[in-house]
Amino acid sequence: MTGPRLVQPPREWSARVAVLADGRAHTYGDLDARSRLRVRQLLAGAGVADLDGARVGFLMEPGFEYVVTQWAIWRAGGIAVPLSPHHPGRELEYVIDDADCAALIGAGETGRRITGPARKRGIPFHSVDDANEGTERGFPPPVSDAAQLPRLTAARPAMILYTSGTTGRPKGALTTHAQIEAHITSLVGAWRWTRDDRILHVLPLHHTHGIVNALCCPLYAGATVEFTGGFDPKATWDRLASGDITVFMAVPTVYAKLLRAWDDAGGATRTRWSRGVGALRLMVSGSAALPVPVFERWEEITGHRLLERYGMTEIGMGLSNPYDGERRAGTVGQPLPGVRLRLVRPATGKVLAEGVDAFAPGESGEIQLRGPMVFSGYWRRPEETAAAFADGWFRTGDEAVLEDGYYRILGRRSVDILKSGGYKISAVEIEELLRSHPAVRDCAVVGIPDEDWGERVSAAVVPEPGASPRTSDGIAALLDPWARERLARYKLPRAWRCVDDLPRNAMGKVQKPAVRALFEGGPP
Ligand code: MCA
Ligand code: AMP
Repeated sequence: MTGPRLVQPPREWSARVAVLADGRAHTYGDLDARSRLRVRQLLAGAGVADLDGARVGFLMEPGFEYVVTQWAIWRAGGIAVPLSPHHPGRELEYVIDDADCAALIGAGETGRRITGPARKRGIPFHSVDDANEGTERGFPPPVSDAAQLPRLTAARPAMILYTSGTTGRPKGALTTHAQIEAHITSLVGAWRWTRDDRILHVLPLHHTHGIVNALCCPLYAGATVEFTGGFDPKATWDRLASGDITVFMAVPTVYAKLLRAWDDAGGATRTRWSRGVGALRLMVSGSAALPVPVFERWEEITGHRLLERYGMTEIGMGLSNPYDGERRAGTVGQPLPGVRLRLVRPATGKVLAEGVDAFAPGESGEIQLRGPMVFSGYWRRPEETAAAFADGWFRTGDEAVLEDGYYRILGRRSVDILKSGGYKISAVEIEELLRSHPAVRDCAVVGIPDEDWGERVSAAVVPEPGASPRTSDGIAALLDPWARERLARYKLPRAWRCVDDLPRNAMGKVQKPAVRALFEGGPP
């Protein structure tokens, strides 16, 4: 075997459809051949026979080219660093520099956004426009023989995904092929993926949920991935109800938006959507807490009990409600195959439970996990990596309790980590950016609970003395467009308050609960 099993599809799958995108079907054979072509392009561009762990950043919309590129980077021995089309230049360049990318790949208009950064850094940029399929002129023929591909071992590093922390800018989480494969095989077994499945893929492709759960798992099983080109509630309902789709995975915000679209639809459409969706094999929710009313309403209109699971960039998937047994609203089920879990009371370090039987009922603690899917560490951050583990257990920072055999997440221990639309967001990162604006003396960012988004990013701002504007609306009008150019849109504050000072305790520390209270009464 010259690579991880995922990128070595059995020959008998050659004619099966791997990816459907933009109305075109691409087989496993196409994926295999086209990624070999790109391997050659990458190796020739670098003048080496093996990328040997070099980081390759790639930017393109979800679709076939994304998968081809991911496979090619892996087969060429590189580390894949997916870049997000939702990110403005500042965030893209941060990732390119932090990962120390040796080459960049882009497709279409979206991909061309990184030609400038490539030029500035003197690294190659490969354009792989879908329109040029099969005509990547100027490059040698595809790598046709397994012997020509670099020899990959499972322990080789494979991917860096950027995740927000409590300390400012995002950190790169590094996983190996073995870790990704452990994540995949655990889910393929637990959720019964087969080659007869077809998933409707609506998630972004710079995070674990969209990449491993919704893309790598189906391709590992020989199934088909249908890309929609982004999430649109009505189009999603139509495709889900078409009878073609068997699996769907999304964040709670997507289910909330689908429910709203159903409520807005006419009677005949509702009936068609509900009936059609009822035929799916599996619908999964994760990345943030699924509100119980959403779980219940979804069952009421589709007959589906959503399968809620819990995961994290650093660990892949940790817990899941059962595929066959009872799926319990408001809980994340039990540890997945291969995952060991313990709850630890933070103050004392006392281990409350490892495994369901040993648990002390009603006591909550931090979830700590170990298993073959847990990541290798934060890219070039040995101290933060060491701090993330306790005796080999990964400290998730999430608090949970075991109730009647099911784990329930109580929340995160840090007030500086928010979840909005399923995205993890660092309050500190946004605060640091806002403080760099000349009209801002100080600020505090908090998450305000929101039915649809989970939390809504909200910023209290103290203007510089003498600076204008000095009203909440004025601050919003000044800072929103400025922040939009610098932050991914899902990190943008959606509510602003102008204040004379931030609420602080006797030690001078900002009191985030009091900052939250500034927003909770509605608009100023
Ligand atoms: C957008 N809007 C918002 C937010 N984002 N309002 C409040 N809070 C937000 N976070 C509003 C703005 O008014 C915006 O307009 C308008 O919605 C449309 O924005 P858009 O981005 O187009 O919305 P969307 O396309 O409908 O996006 C919603 C989404 C998206 C599909 C739920 O957020 C999404 O794809 N989330 C998935 C994230 C994910 O995959 N996380 C997994 C991380 P304007 O901007 O013009 O004002 S991995 C993970 O967590 C672990 C491993 C795990 O367990 O899975
Ligand atoms: P990320 O760093 O983007 O991978 O986000 C991981 C975090 O999402 C976890 O640490 C949890 O706080 C949260 N999360 C994921 N799934 C769930 C869930 N089902 N319920 C509650 N929180 C979740």
